[in-house]
Amino acid sequence: MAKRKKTTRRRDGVAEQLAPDVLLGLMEHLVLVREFERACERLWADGERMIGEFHLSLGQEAIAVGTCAAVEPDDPICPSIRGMGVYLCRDVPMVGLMASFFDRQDGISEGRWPHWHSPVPERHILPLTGMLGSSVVTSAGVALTHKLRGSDRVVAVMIGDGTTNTGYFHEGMNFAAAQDLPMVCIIENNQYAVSTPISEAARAKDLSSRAVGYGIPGITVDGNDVRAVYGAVREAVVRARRDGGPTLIECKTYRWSGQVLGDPDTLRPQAEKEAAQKDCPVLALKDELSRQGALSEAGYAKMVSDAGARIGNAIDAARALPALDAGADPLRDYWPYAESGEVPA
Ligand SMILES: Cc1ncc(C[n+]2csc(CCOP(=O)(O)OP(=O)(O)O)c2C)c(N)n1
Ligand SMILES: [Mg+2]
Repeated sequence: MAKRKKTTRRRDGVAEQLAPDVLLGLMEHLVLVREFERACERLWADGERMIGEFHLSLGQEAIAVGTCAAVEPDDPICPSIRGMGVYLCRDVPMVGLMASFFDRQDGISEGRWPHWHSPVPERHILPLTGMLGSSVVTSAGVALTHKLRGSDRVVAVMIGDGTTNTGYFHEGMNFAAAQDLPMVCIIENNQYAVSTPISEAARAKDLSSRAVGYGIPGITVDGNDVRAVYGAVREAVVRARRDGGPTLIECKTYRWSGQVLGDPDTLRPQAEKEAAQKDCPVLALKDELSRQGALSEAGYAKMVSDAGARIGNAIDAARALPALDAGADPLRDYWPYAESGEVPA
């Protein structure tokens, strides 16, 4: 990686980002993530064979959309397990996403990773591991690399509320704080880890209060308000880029669907789930834009239908791809073992 001097080309302010045209861009992304995941739900319901578990982010879309808008496109980002919004906001070709679900060639995961863990280097998307919380440690490592190389990049790492109870989270945050690393940790507090409420798994009312223990700034925002998410992440990114160290941001939200696609989700109270759906991040911004006179009903309907058409085309194109020949890949990647006849432990 080439050494890059710190520059002033980065956007510094927050206000200019919230001009109506920027908000319309956020709106388009919110709609895209919502429609994409709804399409996945329909595919699943129709019996389509989709590979792996798919952790939907329905109801939480504003967090990925606000975060992606607040960082620069070449700032490394490590999505959470509900990270499809990051892939979509970073313009990862949709056919590559769908090809992964359908186990076709040209998928982003190439059969090696569950799709929601896949790194996409050309889009600066870091890999997630199956060990939740370890991404805070690996992201701190990436941030350290950038700091030592004098680049001006800031690393964003996104995790769930339950993940803040892991040892990895503590190690990663403490190290990032102690080293003043350019890292922003965004907690998607959807209130549950599978079926365990965070209120039963931690005494802290606001998870951002954990920042105190690391000696860094912490803030809790409404995770269903894309502008609030954007503002908090933007401020943290600006600070980190000026060598101000890491920030912990908690975005409060609620998971609308089950833990994974296909989960009947019988363990959370029905009334609670229904109440949460009244606080919709997509409709919140739509209403705001309509109040500002920046988005009409017809304009919104066109956004939805344009997103649907793009998604439909990607599904068709992915279905037309040849099936993935994953069988050859392990031998290609582990050829030294294959040649020697040794099997890696
Ligand atoms: C270290 C570790 N423990 C347990 C699991 C199993 N697991 C997968 S998802 C999940 C729930 C995580 O909850 P949270 O961090 O709140 O994220 P959410 O699923 O709510 O987005 C668990 C326990 C895991 N992958 N890694
Ligand atoms: Mg959670």
